[in-house]
Amino acid sequence: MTILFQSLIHDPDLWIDALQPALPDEDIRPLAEIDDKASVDAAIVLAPPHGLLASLPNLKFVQNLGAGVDGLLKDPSYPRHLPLARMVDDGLANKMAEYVVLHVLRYHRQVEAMQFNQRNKIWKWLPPVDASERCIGIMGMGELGVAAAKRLLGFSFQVVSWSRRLKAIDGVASFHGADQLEGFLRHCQMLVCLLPLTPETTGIINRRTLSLLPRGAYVINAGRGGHVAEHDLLHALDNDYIAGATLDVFAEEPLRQDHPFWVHPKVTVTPHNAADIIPSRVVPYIADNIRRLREGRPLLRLVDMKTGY
Ligand code: NDP
Ligand code: OXD
Repeated sequence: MTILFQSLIHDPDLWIDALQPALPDEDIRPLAEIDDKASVDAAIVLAPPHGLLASLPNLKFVQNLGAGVDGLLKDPSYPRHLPLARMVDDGLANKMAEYVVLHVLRYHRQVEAMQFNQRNKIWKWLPPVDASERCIGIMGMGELGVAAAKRLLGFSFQVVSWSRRLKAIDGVASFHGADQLEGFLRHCQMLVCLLPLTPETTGIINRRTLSLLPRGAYVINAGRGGHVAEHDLLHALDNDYIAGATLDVFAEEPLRQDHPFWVHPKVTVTPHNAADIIPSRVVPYIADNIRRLREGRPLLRLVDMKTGY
């Protein structure tokens, strides 16, 4: 089979060198080396240009190099009838859990206040709050949300979660469905968003939902920028209702130079690097799916096109 490798951020030489030995019978090529688009059977992609996948008439399978597939599905020409697998990987989940723990602890231990005090040579004793007195809410209790929740429980935080379906995770109070969103939000002294971006979740962090958080709550968004109604978040920060926000993902990436998030004193911007994959960890999964495709066996980690994640 001929397999196209095309990624916005991953080095094709490095990845093809890692993939080829695991799939010795396949011919894996970057786009520049595909002479005949009709020869492509499968595509391993991250954020390919719109229209590219639709232009491959014999494509049978798409392997996304990210966990979120919203970018692919927003291409109006995306071939939705084909099986689409997404990235599910412990390494990715570990990195996301680190990101969540890093920023939860930063807020929990008042790091910014102490840095301000140091810059101003102020010796002020800030009492450390017991983790068991803080409630962290995770929206999106999938591969990444569960990994983050488990790490937070290890620090003795209270953890609540919100997902589409009820979850049974020891130590985590599970809320589910639109009806229970309000009850969930009322608990969250820190709200962590790890949802996929779908029509149901677009703009879910907005004026109304922010107002349901306790005053002084923090927001950490590593899902997608489209989850946040940016003006509403800025308004809540400027009104001192929300104490701070850490944002890894943005509606428009890279974040444009004149965007207010860059300079807002209560906003931490990170460049969509909360988590990523490395070839040594995920090549075995990708190769397994390609072999399954060749042998007509069921493919793994497939996206449900009805829900969009
Ligand atoms: P999963 O598909 O494993 O989990 C998604 C979770 O969201 C599930 O718990 C699901 O509920 C819940 N959910 C989906 N729709 C709704 C809804 N309408 N209402 C309530 N809950 C909902 O995804 P992952 O954990 O693997 O990844 C989550 C997202 O993280 C990705 O889609 C991507 O956007 C983002 N991401 C960001 C990265 C970064 O570097 N910033 C890196 C990787 C991913 P249920 O379990 O009931 O189905
Ligand atoms: C992903 C991402 O979806 O990196 O994996 O955002």
